[in-house]
Amino acid sequence: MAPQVTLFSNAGASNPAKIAIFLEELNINYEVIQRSLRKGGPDGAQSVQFLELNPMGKVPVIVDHTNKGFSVWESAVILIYLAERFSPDGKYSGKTLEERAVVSQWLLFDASQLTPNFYELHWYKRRHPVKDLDPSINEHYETEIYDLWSMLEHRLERQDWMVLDRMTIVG
Ligand SMILES: N[C@@H](CCC(=O)N[C@@H](CS)C(=O)NCC(=O)O)C(=O)O
Repeated sequence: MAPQVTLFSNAGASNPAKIAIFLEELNINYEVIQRSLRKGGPDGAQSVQFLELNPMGKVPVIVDHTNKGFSVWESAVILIYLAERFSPDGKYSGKTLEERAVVSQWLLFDASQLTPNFYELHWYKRRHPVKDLDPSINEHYETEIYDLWSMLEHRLERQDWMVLDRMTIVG
């Protein structure tokens, strides 16, 4: 059976994993195509062909073969698109205006606060350690992440899911 969706990914990258988990939850028939990050050439995320799909040259990107090959990038937006396209009852993205608002709230919280702070710490501590870096830089990100995780921990002590009474695109 031909795949309904193509997911452009990279093994070990976190953002495409979010999409694969949700495709599994939706029980969609999908294929995964790996792209080498920051590289040109036929398999690279910086190839001319891939930049046509995502001018940022990043993964994830999906192509929806059930919708004239429509493609979209940015993991939060991909999650919204997949939820609305393949589960239009709003189970995962919110059934009412209020549910949709709180789902979007936590999705944007992740995209604008949680992931960027993690990324900066990961960058300075693991990917690109700077000799004699002012320790206050890593301390700043560690404190931010500690506060964010504490808030999430406290929240998930009191409820099963991040938002609503069921799994959503936020978790
Ligand atoms: N905000 C984007 C971030 C995408 C992103 O940074 N993807 C990483 C892999 S997790 C990537 O492709 N990095 C390659 C690069 O920065 O050139 C999203 O959520 O989809």
